[in-house]
Amino acid sequence: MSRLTLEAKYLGAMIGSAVGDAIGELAFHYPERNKLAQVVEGVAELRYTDDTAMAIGLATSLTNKGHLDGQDLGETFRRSFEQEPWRGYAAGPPTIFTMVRSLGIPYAQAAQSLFNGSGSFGNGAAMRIAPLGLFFHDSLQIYELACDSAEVTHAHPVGKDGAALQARAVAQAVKLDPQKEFLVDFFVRDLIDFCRTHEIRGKMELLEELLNENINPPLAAKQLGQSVAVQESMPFAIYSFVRHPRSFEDCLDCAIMHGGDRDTLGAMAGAVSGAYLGVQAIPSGWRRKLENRQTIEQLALELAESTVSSRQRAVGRGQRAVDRGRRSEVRDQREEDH
Ligand code: F2R
Ligand code: MG
Repeated sequence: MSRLTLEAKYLGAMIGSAVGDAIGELAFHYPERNKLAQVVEGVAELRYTDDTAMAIGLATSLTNKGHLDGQDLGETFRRSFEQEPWRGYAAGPPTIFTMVRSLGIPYAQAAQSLFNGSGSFGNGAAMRIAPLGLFFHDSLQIYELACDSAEVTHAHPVGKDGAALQARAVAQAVKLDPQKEFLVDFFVRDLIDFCRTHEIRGKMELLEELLNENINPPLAAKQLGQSVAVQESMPFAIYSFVRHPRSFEDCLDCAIMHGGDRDTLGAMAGAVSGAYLGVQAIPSGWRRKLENRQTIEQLALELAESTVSSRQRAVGRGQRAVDRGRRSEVRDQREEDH
């Protein structure tokens, strides 16, 4: 994949997620399609919610550290929340931030204590995961890394599994070429094989059935669910993407116009669609009006840059290993000759 394409795809995922979040949030107030389009056209700024605030936090921590550091991630999330508590957070993350501050315990421990010790299966870990899906798109450890990023706030296995699956969807979308045919069956099957809880797998298998039977979006939304529970919204976001892989706008329309957790459905579907199609597929008027666009773009470019340099380091390490191997072969040969 060319460098330019990687950047366009990273920008697509980060901007696509933020735009999806912002327009999805407006759809709560303007649930009628024509009215929503008028409002989106008329507003001066597309304002995002906690989904994007946390995605920015994850991207910031990854680019600052160069790897995933759970404690740094938690601190980055906490600082961002304390600066902008009005972004529309559900109760879980702020409760964790307060516990960490007052009790001095690690984030993962505080997160585990929620919901009587079962941890959260809200969609909060999945809604923010696009930067990790990008940064680790060719890592074999993407499942574990996604879980490590989730457990800062979402300790429930379903909350982690949902986040890992969304990361995988973004990662696979980055690797696919939108100029080629989109193989929906392969994309969905890969995700089914990737997930590890029966709650998420059950929903993804249902998604596959709904696609095979060509079930329409309103019915699919009803059957898959669209709530704040990750197993009830992430699969419908994926459904929206695979129903409309060629159009960012149609994908977003599908994700946010059927009720439920609209901003987060928009953020998750927008991330995958943007990662697949690249940033040019997002209407320029939406991009221009996105709140804090320059920061989000900068982070996307830094993530792309770090990915490229870590790849180069890996290639360098591989080359050095090959060179070492060659040197020792030469040594062995010399010893045999003497
Ligand atoms: N839902 C909102 N915002 C509404 C908050 C309004 C706010 N007061 C305001 O207007 O300012 N949006 C955001 O919440 C979703 C992500 O939520 P997250 O981060 O996963 O939160 P939480 O609290 O961990 O879980 C959300 C709900 O899921 C249910 N739940 C989770 N785990 C559960 C468990 N183990 N057992 C039972 N229920 C569980 C609960 O109902 C939680 O409240 C996104 O939409 C984001 O934009
Ligand atoms: Mg939100």
